[in-house]
Amino acid sequence: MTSCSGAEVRGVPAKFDAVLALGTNIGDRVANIEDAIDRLGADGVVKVVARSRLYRTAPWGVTDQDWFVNACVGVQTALSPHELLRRCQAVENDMGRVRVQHWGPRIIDVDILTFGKRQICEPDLVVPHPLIAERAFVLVPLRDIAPDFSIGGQTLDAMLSELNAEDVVPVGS
Ligand code: PH2
Ligand code: MG
Ligand code: MG
Repeated sequence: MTSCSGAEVRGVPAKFDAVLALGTNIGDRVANIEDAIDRLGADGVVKVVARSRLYRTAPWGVTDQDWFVNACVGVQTALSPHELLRRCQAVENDMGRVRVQHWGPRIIDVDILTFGKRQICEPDLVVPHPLIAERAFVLVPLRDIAPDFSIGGQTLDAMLSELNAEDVVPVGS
């Protein structure tokens, strides 16, 4: 079933048309994130205008897998949400992503977190991403680029106070 909260997003800087989350836990994770960001912006159709720090994060959901590196980026684009989704999937496919296990190991995952104030509830695309509030590995990077972010009236601090954010640490620290 496709669950759609309808929760309103606030506090995303107006210069972002969309916010994306990136994650990887196979191979050289830092290099994978950099590669994905480069590929997203390569032809100028999607312009990455802000990026978070990179974080080492404990696996969430399926916990018996390697740690991830996660990041968030703010982008400008004239693409529609579904066109942007196809771009994200093209980056995943071009980097060799193989879909094996739900929430399992992946060379790169690029998800749309928000797209302006749009609410999209379709089988292939739910925006805002329905699991933002449950995932410290999304909220902590998001705070770097959208510190005033809230969803459904819940601030970043309120959401993070319900989660264990100790396992989300900047790469290199
Ligand atoms: N992605 C998942 C499942 N679990 N855990 C972390 N730490 N980071 C992720 O990007 C991640 C995850 C499915 O998208
Ligand atoms: Mg994901
Ligand atoms: Mg995904």
